[in-house]
Amino acid sequence: MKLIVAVVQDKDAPKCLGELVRRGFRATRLASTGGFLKEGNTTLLLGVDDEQVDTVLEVIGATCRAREQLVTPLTASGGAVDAYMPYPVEVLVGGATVFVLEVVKCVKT
Ligand code: 2BA
Repeated sequence: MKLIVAVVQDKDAPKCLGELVRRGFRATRLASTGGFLKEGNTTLLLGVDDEQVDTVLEVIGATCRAREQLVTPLTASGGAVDAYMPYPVEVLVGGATVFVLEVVKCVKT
């Protein structure tokens, strides 16, 4: 068994989760926050059989897309890098960041 942890954009979460549940997967949706942008995103947890991992990855790939987002770089202290010219830069966010972990045991009581 594997635990799939997928960080997806909020905009993609309903479609992604909907398709996964429609296909019979069990999932948990967590509200999360990205460390870099400090904006909300969604973390999906799915416990699946080994042979289902590829299907889940396909669904995530088909429903989560990359988007460019403007962000103003901040210094470690939280201030703008250059107070006079805080140029926004574009970062490419998503489609999804996915971790696949081995599950030692899954217990339901
Ligand atoms: P954030 O940490 O808010 O990152 C949003 C986007 O900012 C990232 O998109 C990436 O394009 C950029 N970014 C992040 N850290 C950066 C850095 N140190 N320097 C330059 N650009 C940086 P994604 O890579 O698609 O990540 C989207 C979200 O997925 C992240 O939101 C974070 O919540 C999660 N994530 C990504 N990689 C992760 C990892 N290795 N471990 C845990 N969470 C991760």
